Amino acid sequence: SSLRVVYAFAREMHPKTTDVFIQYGTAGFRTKAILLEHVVYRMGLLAVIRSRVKNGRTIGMMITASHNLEPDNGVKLVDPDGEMLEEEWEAHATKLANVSDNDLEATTMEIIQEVKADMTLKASVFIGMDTRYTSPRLAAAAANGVIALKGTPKEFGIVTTPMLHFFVKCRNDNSYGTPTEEGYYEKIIGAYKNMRKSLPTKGDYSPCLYVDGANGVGGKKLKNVKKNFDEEELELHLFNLGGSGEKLNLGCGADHVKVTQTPAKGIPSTPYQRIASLDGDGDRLVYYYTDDKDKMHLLDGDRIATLLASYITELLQRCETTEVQLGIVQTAYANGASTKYITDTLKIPVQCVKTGVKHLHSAAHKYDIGVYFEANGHGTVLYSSKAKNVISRIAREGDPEPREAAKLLSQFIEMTNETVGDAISDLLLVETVLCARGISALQWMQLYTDLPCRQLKVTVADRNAIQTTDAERQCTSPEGLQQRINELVAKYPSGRAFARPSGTEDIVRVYAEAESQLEADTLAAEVCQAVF
Ligand code: NG1
Ligand code: ZN
Repeated sequence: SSLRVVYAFAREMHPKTTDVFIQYGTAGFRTKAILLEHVVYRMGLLAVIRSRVKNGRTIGMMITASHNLEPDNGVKLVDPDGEMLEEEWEAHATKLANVSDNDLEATTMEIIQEVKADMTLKASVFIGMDTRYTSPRLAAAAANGVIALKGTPKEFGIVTTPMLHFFVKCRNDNSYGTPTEEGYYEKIIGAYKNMRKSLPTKGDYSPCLYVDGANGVGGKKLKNVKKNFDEEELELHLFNLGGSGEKLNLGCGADHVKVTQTPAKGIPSTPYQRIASLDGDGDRLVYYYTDDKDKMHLLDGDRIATLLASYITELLQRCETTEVQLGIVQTAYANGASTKYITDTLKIPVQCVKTGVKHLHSAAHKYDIGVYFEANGHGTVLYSSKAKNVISRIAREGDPEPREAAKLLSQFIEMTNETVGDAISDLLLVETVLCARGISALQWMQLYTDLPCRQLKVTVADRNAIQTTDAERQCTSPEGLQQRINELVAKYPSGRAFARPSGTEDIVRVYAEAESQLEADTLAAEVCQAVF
């Protein structure tokens, strides 16, 4: 059969050269790029099967290892609504990635039968990649996989992860936008420019923003964004754009800034200047500034979530509607001070879920408007169709005051990439709110005070020996570990700590917060000892 030819081709072109087991985790497959070619080819096969199960709707494939260093790469699949691959299919992906070349044919057939794919249907797969030098080769393997099962690949070249999610969503639902890079800019930048017409620069807000592009795709794309603005609208100064000798994510980028709590290299030091730091594939965003003593102050994902949620709440109040309820979703890594601020000051419902965007995304869907962010800066806002309908009705028919607020909110929705966290979209949302409030980075920081915190990694023999419950905040195994952590935490006022196995690396992550940095550092180190 023609399929037989396909598998012979696979063996020759994209052979499996390693026996190391690989798992589809929170961020898809992610490992050393040299171990990935057969995996990506096989994901091309799976994407075609997935597209057929979804009646020929388009599926996405993104080649990236996000904030990891240059030698790594990865692949993840995007579902038709622009969301992460359905959890049940992760097992199919893992199975297909690990079978021998000899068993590839039989396993593919098994999966086709199990998911009841009609292989006579058309299939469409959108492929994007980040700036890694190993990405073009992997993107080609992906396309070969798609073609092998007679699907139609469309390659977008170098794009941010959230752009690819956006293209997939638009291709399957043209009311969302146009599935091209131009269509993406038009929607998001258009909304920003429109909003700024009714929100002139005021107070202590300055439209001057420094950006750390992590030497990746996000910064490069911001060059295109920048062209659309005059300096009154947004004055972008772009750094770490991946010029020669500048290494992806090395000493810069959102993950570096968040985890090491130190500034990105390559950026002029200007006290109190707002700096936005993106990650390597443009789906995470954190802000920071350094003060006149060169001390860094981080404005992380929790900070962004609270800023956006409080502004949306204000606009809803001005819309004079009680029909639309807003909620915030966080993970265990959210700073305790942010959760307290949300509950006590903003008085917004807040929920804690397991680490991993898919968990936050689905929890956020349960609110009329759901704001979700991981502390590391990955997040977005989801608006239900009910919320959109109510808001557009008020924008059309409301009294003058509510109508104005509803129009602003409609633009805010338009500016949001609802498919997944998007550094470019989030950056424009944050700038809009800072401008609307007339506040500087310092004033934004003064809204609440973070508890000092520390995040560490421990390497152990078997990270899955640690099992957790309560959104990963409590360990259920090994026996005695949670009790030990409780004893350690009890020594520190406002102390909190937890340990959980990483979903993306072969390590255990430990997090601790306390009243002083020294205490947070000590508690984190003590919990590491307990885990080890
Ligand atoms: P793991 O390795 O499971 O902690 C990390 C991030 C997640 C998420 C995924 C996917 C932290 C503590 N963890 O997961 O939030 O972003 O990577 O990229 O930041
Ligand atoms: Zn990323």
